[in-house]
Amino acid sequence: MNKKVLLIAGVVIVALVGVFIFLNSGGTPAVSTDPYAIQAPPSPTDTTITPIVTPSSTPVSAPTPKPAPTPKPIPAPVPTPIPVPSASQTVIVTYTNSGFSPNTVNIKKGDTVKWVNKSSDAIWPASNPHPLHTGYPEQPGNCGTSAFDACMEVPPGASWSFVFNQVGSWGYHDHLNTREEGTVVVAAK
Ligand SMILES: [Cu+2]
Repeated sequence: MNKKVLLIAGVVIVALVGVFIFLNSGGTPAVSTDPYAIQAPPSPTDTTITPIVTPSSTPVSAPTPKPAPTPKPIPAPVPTPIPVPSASQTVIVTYTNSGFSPNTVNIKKGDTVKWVNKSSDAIWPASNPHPLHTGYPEQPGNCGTSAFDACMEVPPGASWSFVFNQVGSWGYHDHLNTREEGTVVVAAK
């Protein structure tokens, strides 16, 4: 019985040794532990190069600063021109032995005509028509006619003035010498 066991053990040992030898003799390539052994370069398919995706560096442009809005210039209030009535004027009409000069005068409403007698005779300026003197609209005047009537003799060297407030063309004459006539044209302001 002991011999049998020993025999089996010996067979097993021999088998193990055989397997060992077989393995060491090239059955399966042993992994070399030699540090100087040339290692086969890794197959290029082994390494999968994952490209490093760098984030596209789109240059983020700094936001351009918005220009500060220029304040709208506030226009200075334009003062509404108040129509100032122009000062009334006085126009001189001289009367000589040749008559009224200038024969026609152009004035504005509110202006004054001053007849200056530079003749040797008295004069009497009055609105047409002679002898009523009612042509000028302002009535009645000082002597029952229109206001445009001297209503008296104006001696040499003297004068008579009248303010025209009626727009229009007003003919007049020398009531004492009806051949001498003139016209006053009154325009609106
Ligand atoms: Cu008259």
